[in-house]
Amino acid sequence: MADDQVSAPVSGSAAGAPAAEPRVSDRLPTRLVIGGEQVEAAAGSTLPVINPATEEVLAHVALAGSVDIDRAVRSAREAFESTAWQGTSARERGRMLLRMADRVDEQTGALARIETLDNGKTLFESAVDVRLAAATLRYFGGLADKIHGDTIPVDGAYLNYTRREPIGVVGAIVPWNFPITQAAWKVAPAIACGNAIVLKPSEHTPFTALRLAELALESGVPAGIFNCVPGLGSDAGQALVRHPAVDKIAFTGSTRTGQSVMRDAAEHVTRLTLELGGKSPNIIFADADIDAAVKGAFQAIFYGKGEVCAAGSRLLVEDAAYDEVREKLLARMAILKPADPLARGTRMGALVSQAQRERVLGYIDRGRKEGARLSTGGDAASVGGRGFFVNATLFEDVTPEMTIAREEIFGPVLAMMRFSDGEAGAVRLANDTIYGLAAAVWSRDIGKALRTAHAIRAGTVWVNCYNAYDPASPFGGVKHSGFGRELGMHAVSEYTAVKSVWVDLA
Ligand code: TXE
Repeated sequence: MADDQVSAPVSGSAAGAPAAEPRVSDRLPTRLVIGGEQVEAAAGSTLPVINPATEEVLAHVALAGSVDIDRAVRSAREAFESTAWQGTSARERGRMLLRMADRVDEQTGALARIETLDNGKTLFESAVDVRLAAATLRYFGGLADKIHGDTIPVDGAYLNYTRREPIGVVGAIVPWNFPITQAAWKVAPAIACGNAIVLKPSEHTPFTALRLAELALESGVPAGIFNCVPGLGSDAGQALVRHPAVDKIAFTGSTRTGQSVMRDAAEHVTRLTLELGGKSPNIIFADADIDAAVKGAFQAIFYGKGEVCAAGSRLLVEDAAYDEVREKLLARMAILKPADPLARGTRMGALVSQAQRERVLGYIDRGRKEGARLSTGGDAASVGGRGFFVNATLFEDVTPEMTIAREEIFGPVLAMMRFSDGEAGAVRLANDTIYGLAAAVWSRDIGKALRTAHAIRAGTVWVNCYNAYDPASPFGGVKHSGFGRELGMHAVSEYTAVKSVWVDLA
């Protein structure tokens, strides 16, 4: 990887070299996957899915409505309750996931290319996503037969033990920024724990999720256990959350939509995990390795065009290092130009949609009007006269009350602020947000770095690194960034119900 390649350092088997050569033809799956069948939507509705880098229609995908959601949930329920599934051992479920992982790995190049066409991120970034999806399937494949309850030493002549039972039907709703990875983060633990799943991908990026559902069938996951139903959030998404036969909703998306999902889930007291937005602070102390910190800060916001829930969108720099950080950051940004995401060497692709580009440009406009200083970028770009690109943007003189310091922009826009009163000042600024998804600290003083990491209210804190992920490490937020944890052993608690069994020994 080139030194200035915009990339996420991902640990484990998700890391690696760029994707294999793109294939000449792409088979884009366009039908819903319900009960093991590929079907059109009941109402015959379809939605054009746009390539954001060219503005061309890639395909028309079947658009699920409430009737299709009901069908998918019933199918999942039936498959879950079947004696065949109830009799499937944990080890066999694990083997299904391991086979899925192998198939995803085998098709990394093709899946990455589909993701890039659909989302606009670079082929390199898509390949990282696909590898992380495969690593997640493999992790939970290995975990499936290691999930168990406890024996508890209670008072009296009793044997008391717990069982970790599947919850039932899981409704999973995922956004458009990491389509295959987010799908895998939910599908893998759901199946490992013995649940059935109805996955609703974003209407903007349905293809790799649909392909994953097909690969599941090819890997021996029984029909109905993994259904995939692209549809609009306000229609299919809401119908899934409100469905009385859904036992748990696993949602990733914006905080505003998460709040609405939470209200809807209340009706049937449906279990819920929410992974929502962020405005993650990235703190550089003056004693940091400044070159490493600047490279990290650059990747933290520009990786994935900034459409990353954990993006380091607030850069907090200690006074004494401010000028050096600024100069080195601007030098990196000067060579970062949006380009064709399918071309090798491209370091920043297109935003996912026209609406998202408008939203990002709207925030940039607000930043200017509220008095922040635009140091570079700030405008839309195109490649060959087309595409929803935005140039990498840096704002300075940002104050904590400005909109660009408070709201999630979800684009390549960095708000840079300075602090002068050491750890206390850094922590005060860092925690001055409704969000609490992620953060990072850069310092050579490990005591200071760890004290700061512990004082920040966030679900993940990176020290002298950024954007490290591994299927074994939990991910999720606090405050308005949501609750519940994905990945790792923690996911087992989210996808199982604990039953306490008492046996009278007297
Ligand atoms: O997200 P939504 P949108 C933020 C980001 C972005 C903004 C808007 O700032 O600019 O949200 O993106 C489904 N019931 N993030 O509108 O609405 C929807 O179909 C049930 C940050 O695309 O949150 C999609 O599958 N489901 C975030 C998913 O929810 C509903 C990632 C996410 O869509 C629904 C995405 C409803 N009422 C956007 N309404 C992050 N931080 O990871 C929508 N959906």
